[in-house]
Formats: sequence, C-alpha cells, structure tokens
Amino acid sequence: MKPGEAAAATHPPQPDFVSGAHIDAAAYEAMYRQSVEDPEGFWGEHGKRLDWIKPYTEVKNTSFRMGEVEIHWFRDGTLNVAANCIDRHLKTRGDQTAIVFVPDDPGDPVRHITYRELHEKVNRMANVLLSQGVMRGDRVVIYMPMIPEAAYAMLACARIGAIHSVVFAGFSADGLANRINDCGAKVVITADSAPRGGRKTALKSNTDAALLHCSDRVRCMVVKHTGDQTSWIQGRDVDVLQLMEHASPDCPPRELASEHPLFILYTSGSTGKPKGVVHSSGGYLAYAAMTHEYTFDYHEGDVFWCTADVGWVTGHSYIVYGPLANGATTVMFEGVPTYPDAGRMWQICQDLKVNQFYTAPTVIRALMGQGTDWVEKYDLSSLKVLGSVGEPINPEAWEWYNAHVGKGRCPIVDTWWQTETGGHLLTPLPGATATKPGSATKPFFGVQPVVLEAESGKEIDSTEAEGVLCIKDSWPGQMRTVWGDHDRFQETYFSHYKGYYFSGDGCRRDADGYYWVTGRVDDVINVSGHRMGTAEVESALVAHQAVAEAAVVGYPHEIKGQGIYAYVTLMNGVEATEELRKELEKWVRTEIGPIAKPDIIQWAPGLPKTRSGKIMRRILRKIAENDFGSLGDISTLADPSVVDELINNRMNRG
Ligand code: 6R9
Repeated sequence: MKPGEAAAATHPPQPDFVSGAHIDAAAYEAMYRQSVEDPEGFWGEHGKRLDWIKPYTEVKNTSFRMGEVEIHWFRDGTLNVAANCIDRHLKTRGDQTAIVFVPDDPGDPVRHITYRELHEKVNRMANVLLSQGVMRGDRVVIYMPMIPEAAYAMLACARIGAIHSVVFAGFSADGLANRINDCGAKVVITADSAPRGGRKTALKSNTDAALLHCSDRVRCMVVKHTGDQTSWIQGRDVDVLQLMEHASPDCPPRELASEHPLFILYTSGSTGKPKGVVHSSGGYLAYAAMTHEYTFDYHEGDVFWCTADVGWVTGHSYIVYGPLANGATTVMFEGVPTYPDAGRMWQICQDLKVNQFYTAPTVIRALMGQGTDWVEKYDLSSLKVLGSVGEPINPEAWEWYNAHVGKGRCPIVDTWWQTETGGHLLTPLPGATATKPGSATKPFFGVQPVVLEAESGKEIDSTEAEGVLCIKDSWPGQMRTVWGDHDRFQETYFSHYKGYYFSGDGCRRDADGYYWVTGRVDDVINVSGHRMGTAEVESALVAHQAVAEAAVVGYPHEIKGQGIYAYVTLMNGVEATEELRKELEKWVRTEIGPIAKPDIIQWAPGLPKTRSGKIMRRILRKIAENDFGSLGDISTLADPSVVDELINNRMNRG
C-alpha cells in the first residue's frame, strides 16, 4: 500500500475529546486562514502569550530571497526567556512541580522540582556562570546526562544572555571538540558520568579528551552526579554544585532583544560537517509554547512527558522551553525504555499520571516487539494525547500505539518538524484533525507547505501531489542562520528552490490535502530518529589508515527505521578480516559516537562511479535495500562490473 491510500483508516476526533479541547475543526480552519492571510495580525496577537519587557511593534520582517535571506520576528521587542519559563509563574504556581526527574535506576527516588526551586537553582547556576566570566553572547557547551542540572544550565544561560549549545551525551570526545571549537565556547558544562540502562558513559573523561583539541582557555564545569572518580585539572575544572551552594540565589534576568540567539544546536546535513543551527529568543519561545499547548492540547495541571533527550531539538522545545513557558509539569527521564524491563515507560506513565506522552516511532517499534503484556500490566488511564516524532511512523506501529497504549481513546499526533524549524510544522491538532496512520496531516498555524516538482522546482497546484516539501513563508520558530556562516544557511535552505525554504524531505499530498512525509531526498539518513549525514560517517571511515574509500547509505531497519550500511574499500594489501570489521565499527563510535556505528560493513573492492568519479549512491542504496532488480541505467559507470561483485556479496538479504 502506498502512503496516502489508507483513506479508510481515518480516525476522527472523538466528540467527548472535542468538547474539552482548545481547538476544534472550525476553530482550526478559521485560525489557520487568518494566520496565512494576515500573519502580522495573527502573530502580533499570539506573540502576547509571552511576557515582554518592551513590547514589540514590528511583528514580522522576513525574506526568503536567495542572497538576501533574513528572518526577524518581534524585532523591536525585548524579553528574557528564563523569566518567561520561570519567574512569571512564581506568583500563581510557585509550589507546583515544574520538572519531575525520573532517575535511570528505578530504585532511586523520583524528584519533584517546583517552580520556586527551579527559580533558585537557575539563579544560582547563572551566578556561577557569571563568576566564571561568562557574559552576554558567550557560548556555553552543555554535555550532560538527562538530569535537571541540564535544564538549569540551559535556563541559566538564557537568564544572562549566554548562548547554549547542548551536545548529545552520545557523541564522542571528537564530536564534542568539533562543536566546542566551531562555536568558540568559553565554558563546557558536563557531569562525571551518565548512567543509562544501568551502564555509564564517562562524560568527564570524554570532555577531558575533547579539551585536548580546544583552546586552553575553555573552562570545564562539572556536575558531580554519580560521584564517580574523575581526573581534575586545577584552575580549569570547577565543581558546579559546590559553587552553586555558595552562589547567590538572586540573579536578575537580563533584558534581551527578541532576536538575541537563545541557542545553537548542531545538526547533520547532506554535505560537510554538522551545521550550528541558530535559534532566536522571542520567536522561538512563542512558537515552542504555542505548539506545545495546541498540538498536545495541553491544559493547566497536566503532566507532560516527552521522552527525547535534551541533546536534540525535541528535548529543547518539548521538555524544556515549550512546557515551562506554559507553566506545565514536564517529565525528565534519565533512562532507556527497556531498563530494567520493557514496562518502564508504562510504569512511569502510571506512577506520574502522565497526560501527554510524546515519543519516537523507533521506541514504539522496539516496545511493540516485546509484546503487549508489558503495556497491559499498567494503568494508563491518565493518558489523553499520544505523540510521535522523528521519522515517518509506519501504520503497524501507529495502530499498536493507538490500540495498546491509547486504548483507542487517545488521539495520536504525528508531528513533522526539524531542528531548523524550532517546533511542529505539520501536525494534527487532537480536537480538530481526523488522523490517518502514517500522515502528519495538516500545517500548524502560519505554516504554508508546498509540494514542488523535484527537478523543475515548479509548485504543484493540484491537491494531490508528490515531490519535495518546501515552505513558502516564515514562521516565528524558524532558525535564523548557521552559526558563523550565513552563506551556508542560504545555500543549504534557499538556493535549490528560489523563494522557498527547502526541508530536504520528500512528500505526497493526498486528495484530502493531507501530507505524507516520505523521508529525506538528500544524503541524510534517519537512524532511530537521529539525523546522520552519510558524509560524516564516510569521512570518519576514511580517516582510518586501512580504509581507502567508503560510501555510506541507509537501508530499511525493522526497529531503527533506517540502518547504516557502509561499503568500504581497503588500502592495497590490507586484508579484510572480521577483526578489522569490528575495529572499524569501534573506530566510528569513537570518531562520532555510538549512534553512528555502521550496522553493516560490506567490503567493496570497487565502488560504482561515473566516469567523472562521482559515486552512484542510487545503486548502492538499491543493493543495500536488497532490491537490485531495478538498478536503472548503469551504462554511464566507469566500470559496470563492480556492481555484480557488490550484488553477489551483499549483506542484507532480508
Ligand atoms: C524533530 C526532529 C528532522 C527530520 C525531518 C524528517 C524526519 C521528523 C517526522 C519526520 C516523518 C515525522 N522527521 N519527524 N518524518 N514524519 N513526524 O526529528 O528533528 O532531528 O532535525 O530531524 O526527521 O526527515 O527532515 P531532526
């Protein structure tokens, strides 16, 4: 069945849900129409959900014209993001839980951090940053486990106008060093180690290794979380928790321009090294907060759980900024879905009475594989809305999620968006949109998706369409630039299709105007919802002395969505052994991180190349998919015989 053909499986919102929802179908239509016909009026009104120090008078000033791309929202307004996420709630909900922290070890106590306590911790941490010489505009890298201190660190930066860049704890020392250097960080905040699923990652020693490749002026602030022994460099390393104890609990939030960068987050593209995606303060926060409220139909008092890591954009927008701006109770889980057993997630939902649960298809598929007993064991009656993010959700996983987790009563919101977009762009609204399993359905307010013909770039007007997914005009949560490289920003997103933001995804629009995102059309693969540039994995492989050449493609993987398939040509005289295969796997883990480890390495005496030397990835993709019946035209290859050899020795025969 092709995406979009499952029209029969439409799930309309249930009447008793609709009656209590913020937005019903009629409200969606009216608001959407206003949002695209009069963006200034619409966002001028909705920007007021934030507390501004100096209110804006200019709402939108944006251009997608190649060469002159600029994106400004609420430009003359000033605010403080941390004050919006914390201070303004103190009067009404100081004693309400802001963050529920669930440690990796189920035997360790769950911690409830109130808004008042969050205020105190963030102020103290902000004062520690100031005492370390961090000033407005300085960059702070955060390389942390999923612990409240990670959120404190983000908000402390926001309070004083420092720009944070969270690096996922699964990245290696090299990955960390590259990011510290690219953004010129003054400080890195880390922890001794990060427990996950009963195993520990030595974050401090990774940081030590990373800092060998960085300026010796970079300071290292360490949260002693597990108490594990670490090395200590006097004068460079400081004990954050100890300094916080002695710091003042009072740190006035700085007044910052709406366009002041809130954070940089590195993400993979089709070429080159990861890009530092820059997000703003006012536009980003307004968009994160509004999508959080409407997409999940969040209501006052709800307990919201997004299972992502704060190292990804999903954690930024839907663990920290969106929920806290709305005064929600947000859950931070340090562990993994299957530790100590496959019931952990559902047990947490039961114990914390979670109302909205937001996870990735890869998690659902993994848990689905463990059978339904684990889900049936727990009382999930508190759940109201279920969310999905990170990759297309296959209808089987959607149906399982719906039947066994939502018991057929919880709307499922399949949210399509990107690091670059700051918040949801395509998503159902649970009280308004009939869902179809596998479709991210309709645009959020203010978002104008278009489908273009890939080759000609022509906008397809008919409702039914298939092509590349672009966006016609700006929305407040959009990234503003690539850190230190505005040309690269324009080149990557605005040069392929003039006047449009190019998402890098392919899609189909069905007869009802529903969008079905089919996956990347560039050389980006999506492994367990994590973006990997094939070029990054290739350059890691060729950095090994035994490797002459490497080509990396994605292939369908039952749990991860896509797996990493590497074709490796060895240096002359190097023997292709099992040990070498293992060594290369380990090598990539060290160079980039565990998420980049190839699932399959096939030895390739030669790679299919055009006469001009370009690797024909299309062919390699087909072989990796075990679908080599339709390789298309291979006559332009310099040496067509390499193809047979690769087919004969292919390693995915499933
Ligand atoms: C939020 C996030 C972005 C890429 C994106 C697309 C894929 C994300 C999706 C989805 C289909 C969904 N993607 N959500 N594809 N349906 N609901 O994941 O950001 O890590 O930057 O990845 O992920 O391919 O372009 P990011």
